[in-house]
Amino acid sequence: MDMPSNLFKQRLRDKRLQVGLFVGLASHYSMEILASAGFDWLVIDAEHSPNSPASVLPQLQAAAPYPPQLLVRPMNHDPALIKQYLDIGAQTLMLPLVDNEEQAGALVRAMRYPPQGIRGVASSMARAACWNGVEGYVRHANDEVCLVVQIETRAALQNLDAILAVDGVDAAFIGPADLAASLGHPGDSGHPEVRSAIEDALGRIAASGKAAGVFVADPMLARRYRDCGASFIAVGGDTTLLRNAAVKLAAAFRDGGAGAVS
Ligand code: 3PY
Ligand code: MG
Repeated sequence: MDMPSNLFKQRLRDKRLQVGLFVGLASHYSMEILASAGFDWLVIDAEHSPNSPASVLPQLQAAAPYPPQLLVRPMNHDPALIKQYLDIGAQTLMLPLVDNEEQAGALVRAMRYPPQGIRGVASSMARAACWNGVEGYVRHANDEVCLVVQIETRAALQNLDAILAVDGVDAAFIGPADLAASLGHPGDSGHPEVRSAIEDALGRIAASGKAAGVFVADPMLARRYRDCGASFIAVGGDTTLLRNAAVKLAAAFRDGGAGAVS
């Protein structure tokens, strides 16, 4: 079996627009619905959502026959956790709260086999290696991993150029919710100071040659961020999609709603 190539990483290099979705429902069944919906990429959230390698694995398996590229967002920077997500088959990891170049460098090493890194080797145990069925997995895996660092604090903005200069950081993704809180505007990612910080950061990331990404659910703002240099955009999350649709449906059929039944 051939080494699976990382299409998401290739498309990041081309700066081709890729539209994605955050997936937090922690269900392999709803993952399959989302995987068939037409997104370019899906990120399985294990930072805030009740996910672990054991629940991420069936989601990767459910989405595997479908076109979207799969990313995983681990809960922290622990190299042991990173190793498990890589071994179960995630090639691209989005790491939250990367504040400086030391953290970025440590993540690059956590994702790579020696001598470039510290990832432990057990390809006979790894779904990523098809349990030793992928010819040369250990020699080629380092080329196919992709690291997306999240820029979402004031410190990260201050250290952005140094983070981007780290070899092995493929892309930087702005997290507006955390960034707004860090800049003193919790819950207000549309605040002018936050928006201008995001626009400035997207421009600096794109100018560095690395790929720039951001979460933005508003289509007008998405176009603006695209103009600033964003090439991969998360336009929503499954939990919000489900809740909004459920609230709307319930309201439509209750007292006074357009579809009220009495
Ligand atoms: C954030 O907004 O903080 C995120 O991590 C995702 O957009
Ligand atoms: Mg965040």
